[in-house]
Amino acid sequence: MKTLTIPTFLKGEPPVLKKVLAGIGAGALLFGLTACGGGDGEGGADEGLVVGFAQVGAESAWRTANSTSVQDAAAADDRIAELKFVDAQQEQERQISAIRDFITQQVDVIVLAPVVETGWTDVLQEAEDAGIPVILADRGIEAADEDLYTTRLGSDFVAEGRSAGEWAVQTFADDADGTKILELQGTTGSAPANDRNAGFFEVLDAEGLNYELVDSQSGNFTAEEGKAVMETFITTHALDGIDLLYAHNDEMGLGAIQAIEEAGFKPGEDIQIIIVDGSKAGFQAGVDGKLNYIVECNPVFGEQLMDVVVQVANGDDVEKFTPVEEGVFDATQFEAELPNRQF
Ligand code: GZL
Repeated sequence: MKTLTIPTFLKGEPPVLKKVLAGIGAGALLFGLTACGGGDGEGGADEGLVVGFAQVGAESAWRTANSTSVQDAAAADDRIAELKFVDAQQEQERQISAIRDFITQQVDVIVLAPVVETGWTDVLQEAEDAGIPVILADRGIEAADEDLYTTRLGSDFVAEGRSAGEWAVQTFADDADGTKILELQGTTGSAPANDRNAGFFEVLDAEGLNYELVDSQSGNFTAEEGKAVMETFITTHALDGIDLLYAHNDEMGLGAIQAIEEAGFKPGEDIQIIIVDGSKAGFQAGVDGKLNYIVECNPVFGEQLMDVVVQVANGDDVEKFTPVEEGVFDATQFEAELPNRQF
């Protein structure tokens, strides 16, 4: 896919328009030639769009499924000439460096799954100055920078937290001596960790549940760190007094289940467990009676993302946020749903 040198006076125009006009040359522009969209009219110049994708990492089944969904969708979409994929290993500096490389390579659209909410202002301003639109996939960034990206496609993490909270209120409403809760938070500073926490406790407080948050620490969305934090919880607190573990993703919940079993307790019985994502392994643990509620977080949105990429490249109006479809599942539903899980 050839990369055109874009005249500075075209900076900020939709990538497809920039390419066509740059290809025709400034002279044609002086004669008022209006060119709209690429050669195929399907949202890309004949050669298709070049997209740079700065992915968080490969920390969970959710993330791996999300990367596969996006890569497969790009490969199958003839409007996309190339997807430049970078796995940032959960490090923001690697994502920032990848974005700068994408700018140098003059990609048409940048897709970013921001590992944390803050620290993006400078590099997103550089993308804007280069006339390259940015789409957030999955996680969000702080509101102060919301003008530096075009749109976000992903989950409503606050809604996910509220769903978890509603089940907790229904389950423990009659717990006279109060519900003791442990929380395994996702990556510190990430939108899903911040918002799943906010939504959960917003509901518990609004519904007047009598609860105590005994401890809350980050397991960084990984099984290893989730297990290690749970082991610390177990040595620090009398686990037999704990009613509920709220884990912000499957991996941390499954790691915690291992630690709970190794300590001689029965996960799902001695301590009830909520997880968020809905992986095959998570549902299997539910079928095995080792956890009690699953809030789905859907990673399979690659095709939807490609449509958004083309719309943005064409300069079409798009909503600032497009939520992906997600559900919730209790113990009566785990067995029937397990065969449907895609990751
Ligand atoms: C949520 C996503 C989270 C998942 C985790 O959209 O960002 O990151 O819940 C993943 O499994 O690590």
